[in-house]
Amino acid sequence: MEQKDYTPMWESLGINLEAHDGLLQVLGQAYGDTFLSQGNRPKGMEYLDFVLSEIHGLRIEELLKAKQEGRSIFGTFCLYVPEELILAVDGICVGLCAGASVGTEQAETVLPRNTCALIKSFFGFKMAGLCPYTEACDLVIGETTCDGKKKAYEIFADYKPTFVLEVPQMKAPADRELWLGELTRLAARIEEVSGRTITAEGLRKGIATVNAKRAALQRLARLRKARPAPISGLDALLINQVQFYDDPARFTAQLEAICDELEERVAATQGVAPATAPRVLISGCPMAAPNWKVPAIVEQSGAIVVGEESCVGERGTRNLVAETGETVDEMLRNIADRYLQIDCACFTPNTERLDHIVEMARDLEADAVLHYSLMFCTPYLMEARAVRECLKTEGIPLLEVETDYSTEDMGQLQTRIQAFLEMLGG
Ligand code: BJ8
Repeated sequence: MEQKDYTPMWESLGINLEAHDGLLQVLGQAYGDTFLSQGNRPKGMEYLDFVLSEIHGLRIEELLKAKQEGRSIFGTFCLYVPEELILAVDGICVGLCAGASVGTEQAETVLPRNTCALIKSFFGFKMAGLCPYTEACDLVIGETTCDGKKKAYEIFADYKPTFVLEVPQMKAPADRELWLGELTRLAARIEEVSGRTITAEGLRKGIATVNAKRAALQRLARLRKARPAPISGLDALLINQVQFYDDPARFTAQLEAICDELEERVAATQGVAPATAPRVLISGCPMAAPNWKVPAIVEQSGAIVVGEESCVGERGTRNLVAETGETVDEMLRNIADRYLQIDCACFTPNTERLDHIVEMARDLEADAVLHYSLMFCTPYLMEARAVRECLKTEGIPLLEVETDYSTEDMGQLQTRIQAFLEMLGG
């Protein structure tokens, strides 16, 4: 299908057209090489192919149209920002571009060089004028998770209106109260920006919409337990990435259709890889689109990724908000409870994460865990020690990978991953 010319739209958003064209070309090529080259993909993935091909086009057009209709757009970089509150005012929540190394030079003019690739990326996208999502946003909602992000938002506020949500670092009763207070403060800001009030009815709907999306993602996760796996880890990751950009109700309907198809595959013992292929669970830092490097190497080496213990994966979808509240305050408390169950390495202690890794590895019959850390990510690199010790006790093989968004270490990663998979086979 001939793609529409979005140049006037990008121009109106102040996008750097020449650099953006280059980016789209590189992305298109990478997408073709990584995704379209896979065999036996579920038919329903055509929807995801379409979404990806239009990720800076049609979706941005939709956002701008929504803005004209009086809806507000909120950009986020973290799982702790509750989409439910945004939907309650009929707003739109989008994850902002943070998965490619673009604009690094510009980013390094304001950030230390030894900053993780994810943070450099979201600065790079903004400073190089390459993220139409950031430009379309009315407000960026940041959070005090790791120190890098926390301090980065202070600088980011010079470029874009930014609200910083304080996320506690422990889960004691006092932290819960602080967290509830912070969500109340965020709710007030969302109301102010949108010019709308969060009502019980609006919030109930927002909770139901996000729960339905997460329930569909849980269904996908369960289907990946099958042997042979009915979907590649790359395609499942892509679905988990797109959930941060797409319209939630539309995304949920499409994902349920994909799951129906996968159910048929499971019943017919059809898969995308031989039943004997080594099964790998990836655990660690989130992989924002288009960060596909490590799972692509794993799967191109003959293994299959069966799960992601990650924010772009099960850490973000494991829990639903209780649908019991009647008033806005009660629902807000339910939201606070749900979000404080997320086991990000920014928390201390964070032993739930260890339990979840083991639980997932057992449940998915993973042969090994690949621990994925971005370089300079103190929380996940430090927590790797506990993961290492825990998996050793459990007798689960582990490969630790520390990387960034560049392609420079591809050869080295390939060698290490292939050697590890061979060792598993042996
Ligand atoms: S809930 S993992 S999305 S904070 S990789 S920026 S931690 S130095 S992304 Fe995260 Fe929310 Fe936690 Fe999830 Fe810092 Fe590490 Fe960079 Fe990171």
